[in-house]
Amino acid sequence: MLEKITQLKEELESVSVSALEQVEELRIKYISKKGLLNQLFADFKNVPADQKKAVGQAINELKEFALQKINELKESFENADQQAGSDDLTMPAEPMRPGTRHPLSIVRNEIIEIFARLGFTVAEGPEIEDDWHVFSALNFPPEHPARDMQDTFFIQKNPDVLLRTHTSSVQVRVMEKTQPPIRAIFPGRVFRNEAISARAHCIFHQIEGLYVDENVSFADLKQTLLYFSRELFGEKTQIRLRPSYFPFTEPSAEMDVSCSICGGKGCNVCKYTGWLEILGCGMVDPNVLDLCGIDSKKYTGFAFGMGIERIAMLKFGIKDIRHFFENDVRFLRQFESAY
Ligand code: 2NL
Repeated sequence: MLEKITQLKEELESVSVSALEQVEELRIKYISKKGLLNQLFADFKNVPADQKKAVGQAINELKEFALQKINELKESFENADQQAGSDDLTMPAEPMRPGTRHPLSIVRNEIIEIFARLGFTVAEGPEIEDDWHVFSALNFPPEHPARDMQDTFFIQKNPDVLLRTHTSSVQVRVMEKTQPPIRAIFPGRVFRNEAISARAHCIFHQIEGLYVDENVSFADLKQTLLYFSRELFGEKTQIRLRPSYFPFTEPSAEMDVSCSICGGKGCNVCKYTGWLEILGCGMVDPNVLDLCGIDSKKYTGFAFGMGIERIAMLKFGIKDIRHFFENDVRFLRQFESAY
């Protein structure tokens, strides 16, 4: 019996196969239910008692060896299958698919570049703010509804630690530490305690602008915004200003651009008015200049603010603001060639 086992092992050691089917044949011959190994185990009961130990050990070793050998042969075929064809080193590589710029970044960068051509620099500041920089220095009266918990996110129930609701807080910081001329824009993320819908989100992005110097006039504001609108939406774009109200500007206005989809004729995007509202603006209230350490008798200024999401939605025809925050690559990849 021992001789037979040794013989089987030698046979297995020297076996050579050229196809996966032959490995399967080996498996059936050695380790299937009716295979040689199970026959050996069946014959084992006829082995004389004094040989049982040595024969038992030999059969177990043969079994281990057979299992291992057959697995190795099988794997070598599977790997060869996978490698077939890929060892041609002259084959071109799989193309890389780089990430794409977020649509909000594309629009923000475009706006920054337009204002850079007019000499505006970029300033940034903290998202977590205090009451002074978000409200008080901007002429918000103590009982103004924007200060309410309903609209503003306060942190740790401390009324003096809050998330900024507009980037004007950065303008306050710049005015506090710089004397005019000041000519800058302020992009950033802002937070409002609002119900999320297709049109509103509690986190969104703004760009505000500020120009303070001697003799800055409403005419300067109008011409700056006309130039900006034509650069962003095309040279045929018209603008119109409607009177409005903000605590921090006087006078204040809202600006519409002629609808870039229908050219002003009326369509469902502009709700058949021919106009799209894109920003708010005005002359900086003299109170705000004084509160920020700038002499309102010597200097005047204009300011404006717009939501980046709204402009991106108009530019790209995006119907739901929530797309910007879901980071679904099927959405994001559509802007690959937009910049
Ligand atoms: C809007 C309107 C506006 C400003 C923002 C501003 C900032 C300072 C002083 C005066 Cl520090 N004004 N910013 C002015 C008018 C309008 O934003 O609808 N934004 C989305």
